[in-house]
Amino acid sequence: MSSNEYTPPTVWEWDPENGGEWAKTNRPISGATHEKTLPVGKHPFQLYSLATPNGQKVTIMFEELLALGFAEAEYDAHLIKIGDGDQFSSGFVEVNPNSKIPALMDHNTTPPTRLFESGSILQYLADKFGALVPNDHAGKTECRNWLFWQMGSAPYLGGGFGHFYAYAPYKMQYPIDRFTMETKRQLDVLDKQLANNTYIAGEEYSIADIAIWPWYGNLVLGNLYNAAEFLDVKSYTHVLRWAKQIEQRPAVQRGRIVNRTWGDEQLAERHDAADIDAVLN
Ligand SMILES: N[C@@H](CCC(=O)N[C@@H](CS)C(=O)NCC(=O)O)C(=O)O
Repeated sequence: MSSNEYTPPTVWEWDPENGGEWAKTNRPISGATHEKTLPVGKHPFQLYSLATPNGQKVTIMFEELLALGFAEAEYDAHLIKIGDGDQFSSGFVEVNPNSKIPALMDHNTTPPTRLFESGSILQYLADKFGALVPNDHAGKTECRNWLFWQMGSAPYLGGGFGHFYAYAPYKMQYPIDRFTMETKRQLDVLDKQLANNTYIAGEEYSIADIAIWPWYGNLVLGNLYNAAEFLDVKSYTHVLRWAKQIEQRPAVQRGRIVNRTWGDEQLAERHDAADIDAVLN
């Protein structure tokens, strides 16, 4: 089976009309498209995000820290509508030159510290509060292995499988086969790891779980791309066990709805714990 409908030209040229539903966000150039400053709320941590899996990692992390009793982890979560191009404002680009959520400012430091890349944000917060990473050398290293595994692997799931299975303007078997294969291989990697470990990096819940659950946990629970049946997720019994276990955590229930503007439980912005309580209770 082959299709040769498209022959690449000698030099590729941008056709802004050819980005389908995502024409506004898929661009071959970086940088700001418009001047706009970001809002700043009352807490030292200012998060600019959306409740996609990459966004959920950070809001779950903040809620876990608050649940552990770190009152200094209070944060304002501002909504960045990536479908509308908010990530290309001059203010956002100053925090993240890569124009992707999540982006965070820590105003506890002088000057304030900018943070982008969800893995970097999780590591920074874990270091700052001395929490959610094992203390011993072996545990810490294994946790970091899986954190980096997630950062390298999830683009194949999101940008690869999710894009071609759920979002591309028409279905193409070649990329769907290619990225389904990779996604199932990754699920198998996780399944084998979780067969002998309660959590991803061992017996301790850590930022490795917080990074991986929003992608692979949501996927097997049927919350992502509506692809649970297609991927036969019920065969990954250990991943399912872990995903359900993590889903029960109060901080996960709270963090996953922050900056969410779709589905049952929506919370566009979070400025206080009470904002979440009002939606969940
Ligand atoms: N590696 C980045 C990926 C972030 C990312 O891809 N964010 C997406 C939403 S999940 C985004 O902001 N997309 C907007 C765009 O590409 O313009 C991270 O982990 O923080």
